[in-house]
Amino acid sequence: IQKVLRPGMVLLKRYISLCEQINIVKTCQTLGVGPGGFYRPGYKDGAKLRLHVMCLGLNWDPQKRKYDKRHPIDDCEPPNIPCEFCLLVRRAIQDAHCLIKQNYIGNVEDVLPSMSPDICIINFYTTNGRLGLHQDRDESRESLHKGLPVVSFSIGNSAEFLYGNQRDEDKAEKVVLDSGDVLIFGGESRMVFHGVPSVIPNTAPRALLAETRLRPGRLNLTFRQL
Ligand code: MD3
Ligand code: FE
Repeated sequence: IQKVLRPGMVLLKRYISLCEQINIVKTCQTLGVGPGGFYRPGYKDGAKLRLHVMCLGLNWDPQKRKYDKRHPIDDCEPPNIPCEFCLLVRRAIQDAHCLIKQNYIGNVEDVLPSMSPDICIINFYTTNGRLGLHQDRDESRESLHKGLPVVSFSIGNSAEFLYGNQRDEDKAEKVVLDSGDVLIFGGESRMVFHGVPSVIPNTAPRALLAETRLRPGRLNLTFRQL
């Protein structure tokens, strides 16, 4: 089931095969140990985010709201984004274009521009992890102006996902993101408010847990061009 939820916003349900999901988790586990790996960033007021973060390609510091060459804690340069991740991102945007074409006369690039990612932000939510409604607008002015999309992969436990035109959770639309889902936000949907109010316990594919020993929770990879 693939859906255009609004112009520039496409949900590709169960797009990533179980085998690919397992490979992605194993790659993240290999890259996530040692220096520069997962940590819990803080906000300016000292509170910690309710999720664990690791970056590939470049670094993202939520505290300073800045992209950087190095990790804020240990000053390490993050690993490159693996080729297979970028290929999957490219394929997902192409398939989203095919879907948009079915209902749109004109250039799909205007609705959903293509992009090649500079950074992959990996978020890990334990079962009580969450992320409040926010906008992503720390990328370059050109990137935001063009509406270059954010592409997100959900793996592991399902989660509720909210999005809308305002910060108000009561006015937001809700979808459930399951393991293997790809969500694309570009064009006029690039600046929507979005967040993850809750992770749904015991919803990860059993084979994924058995093959990777991923601990209970949800892994989310977002790809952006800065
Ligand atoms: C819509 N991550 O990393 S992914 C984030 O599930 C973030 O970890 C959430 O919000 C997560 O900033 C949501 C889907 C997503 C990501 C980025 C977007 C939706 C977006 C940027 C603009 C609009
Ligand atoms: Fe975001």
